[in-house]
Amino acid sequence: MNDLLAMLAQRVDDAARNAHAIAQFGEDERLTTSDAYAIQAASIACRLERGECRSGVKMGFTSRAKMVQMGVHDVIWGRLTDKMALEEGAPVSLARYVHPRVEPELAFLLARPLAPNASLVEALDAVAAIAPALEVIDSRYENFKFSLTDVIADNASSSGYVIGPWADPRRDFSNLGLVLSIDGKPRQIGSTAGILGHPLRSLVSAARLAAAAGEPLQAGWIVMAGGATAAEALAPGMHVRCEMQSLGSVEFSTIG
Ligand code: OOG
Ligand code: MG
Repeated sequence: MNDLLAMLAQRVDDAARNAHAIAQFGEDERLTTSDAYAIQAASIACRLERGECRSGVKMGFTSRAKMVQMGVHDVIWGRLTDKMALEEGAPVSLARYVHPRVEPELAFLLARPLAPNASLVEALDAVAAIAPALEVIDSRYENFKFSLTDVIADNASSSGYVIGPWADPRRDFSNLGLVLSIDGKPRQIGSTAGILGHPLRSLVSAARLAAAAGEPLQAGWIVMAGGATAAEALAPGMHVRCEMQSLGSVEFSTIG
């Protein structure tokens, strides 16, 4: 890895660790997608050196709602660590983020590793459980604005994830209605079908992308399928809840 990429990895890692915004890398650095993933990998390596453990993968821009909100039109992925896991129902302190947002997702828990070329049926077979989930995203770039390569380098804005009750995946979860409410008021309404037409497609893509990076999906890992709706900005003192048809709900409150 060249010095420039190592320096940019340090820059995103510092920004995430200290919750401060940085300028987009954008045009200046002329990064390719593979440069951006190399920066992401190096920034995660810094986290692992500080004692964090890999806990899975998140997918990004798997729904049209998210693509439209952020102006990015390619599916991306990021690396999750155990430090990003937030306890269901517990207060989440926003002090550790720059300008956090929340979005409703579906989470997979893997019973087995997944081969890069897994079919939909094989992918489903490797799933131990599914759950309604909330992702807290936080871009490290000023004003939450970025290009495709910027957001990849910044670990796809990964910051936190909250998992609701795990359920048996042997049910139809292709089109479950969902409501994201803040302080009891519905803010976003959607369906798991918004995620690539079926969230399982997101898992198949995760298997392919993670394996291509030399980090195939592992047993015990979580895969976040991607936001089913646009994200909502978080502020202290909010109660956030996602209710998902037949899977129940997941919630947390925020403090400053
Ligand atoms: C990038 C991450 C996208 C999703 O679920 O689509 C993402 C962002 O919106 O900041 O997490
Ligand atoms: Mg997301």
